Amino acid sequence: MTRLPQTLLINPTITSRSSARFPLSLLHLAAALDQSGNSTIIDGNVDRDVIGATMHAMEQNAFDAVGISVMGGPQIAPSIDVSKAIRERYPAIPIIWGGYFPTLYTDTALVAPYVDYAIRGQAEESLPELIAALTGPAVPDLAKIGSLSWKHDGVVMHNPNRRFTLGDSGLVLPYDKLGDPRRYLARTFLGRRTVAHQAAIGCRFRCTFCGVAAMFGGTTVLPAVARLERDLRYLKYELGADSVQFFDHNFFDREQDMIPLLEVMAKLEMPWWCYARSDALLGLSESTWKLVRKSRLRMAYIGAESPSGQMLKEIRKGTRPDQTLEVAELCRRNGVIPEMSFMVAPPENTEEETELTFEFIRDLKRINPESEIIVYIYTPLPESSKHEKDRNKRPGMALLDLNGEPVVFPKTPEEWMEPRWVDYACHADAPWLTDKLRRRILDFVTVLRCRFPTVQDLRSPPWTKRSLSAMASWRYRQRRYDRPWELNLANRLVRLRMPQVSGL
Ligand code: B12
Repeated sequence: MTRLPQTLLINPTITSRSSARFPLSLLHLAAALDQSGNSTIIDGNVDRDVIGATMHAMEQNAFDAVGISVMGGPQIAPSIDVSKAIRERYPAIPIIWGGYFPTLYTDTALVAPYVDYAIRGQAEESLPELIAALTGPAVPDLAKIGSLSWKHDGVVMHNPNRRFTLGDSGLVLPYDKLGDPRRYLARTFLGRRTVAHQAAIGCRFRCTFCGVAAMFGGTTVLPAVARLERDLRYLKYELGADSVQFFDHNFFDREQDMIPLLEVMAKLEMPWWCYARSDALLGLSESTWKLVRKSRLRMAYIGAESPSGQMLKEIRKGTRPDQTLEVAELCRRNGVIPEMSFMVAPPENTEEETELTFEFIRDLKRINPESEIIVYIYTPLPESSKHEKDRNKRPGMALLDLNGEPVVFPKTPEEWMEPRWVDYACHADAPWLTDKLRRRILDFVTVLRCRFPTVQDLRSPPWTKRSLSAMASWRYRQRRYDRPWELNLANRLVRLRMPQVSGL
């Protein structure tokens, strides 16, 4: 009997155990691999000793390859650690990196001696093909595998991108591979047992700052209605989920295509959260909004980005600031909380743009006080990390640090581990930020989040939120954001949740 290929898939730790959600990337890959082999998943968000768990799994099983999911930011260090540990103990086992980091920084990932292959973008087809090639009897013909990057005599080869698909095996994802999948259901503001799910993939927009555009190059594929219904029914009736957080890159697509999907969700009535765009929501007809209300959409994460129409044009956002304000009002009328994210401190007009954004946020809060606000630092992607269709088409201005020197992006995974680059990847800091502006942004965010505590915080009792809000109100009213020492002190005791860190 021929032996089926065995693959070990690892999601290195990126978040706390209580914030762990289904590692969807690995579940999708496991479903694809299991059609012609076997796979095992280690989820570092639940199994905190990833290296120990990996070594244990490798002692028990003769794996043919290990696949590691790597996102830029805090997941880089544990990805390096586990890759090095595997290389040291099992030097012959191929190590494959996939996910956002190797897709955006392919050459950087492959510089590492502990990364043999990188698969760019979606890998449901490429990964099983690679595993088959590595375990087959013939000398592997790697050049044929779409979206694969590999090393040939020390030179990095990039095979052409493959098209995106949303195949349907007719089965739900192999959740049982995670042990008891119910431990991934979490209490959130949406419900007592919120589940993470991805229905569609990709995004048809090509915003220059967004990792999703770099990954999908402006393509989107919606799920078949039957598939969505089958998946949600399983999650609701088999696993007991009562609410859903959609990890779709952008949930609302063309209205006529969304109606049948919304009808399924209206039938299942599970409160939900998703990514959306202001233009798409503003374009929905009244009858579709009725369906949206029936389906119990609770919150929509909308990239507002900037109050400047000019900047929105430059980053190819495709929406306008007036639409941001309008959608805040529309959401209010429909009982949906808009979660608006902004990018402050851009490399040009850094201070001016930041102050304008603060004022714009105040306008938004006036229109819809329930709007949740997330403030990120604008950290553009390096040109080389953009999708090949967009590279060098609209090169942004040269990025300069505080000394006027060009910003040089890391060339190795180890450099991306440095705290300043982890902050860059997390949109938390940039080389052109002065201490004064960094402080000012932090102070503004402190006053804002105390004045309007997030509904996503279930930890702090309502009275503490009310007290914080009362304490912060004079500062907010009078725009006295600077050095809010009393709020910082109170916050240390209350520890309000910060969606920009613990959210998505
Ligand atoms: C869930 C999620 C998280 C989870 C972690 C998930 C995990 N690994 O356990 C949490 C909440 C912790 C998280 C954190 C962060 N995230 Co996040 N996250 C997401 C989200 C919403 C969904 C990812 C997902 O599950 N997708 C579904 C699966 C099926 O798709 P996938 O992951 O892309 O996997 C496919 C391919 O990538 C590939 N693949 C993936 N892994 C592997 C492994 C192998 C071996 C292979 C071959 C292929 C492969 O194949 C998969 C199947 O096709 C995405 C946005 C989105 N909608 O995708 C952002 C996203 C990935 N996050 C992003 C970022 C930047 C972050 C942060 C680092 C920063 C931030 N401020 O948001 C933070 C860290 C915060 C902090 N301070 O600690 C960016 C990445 C962009 C970039 N420039 O790198 C995204 C795209 C959001 C965005 N639009 O900016 N995130």
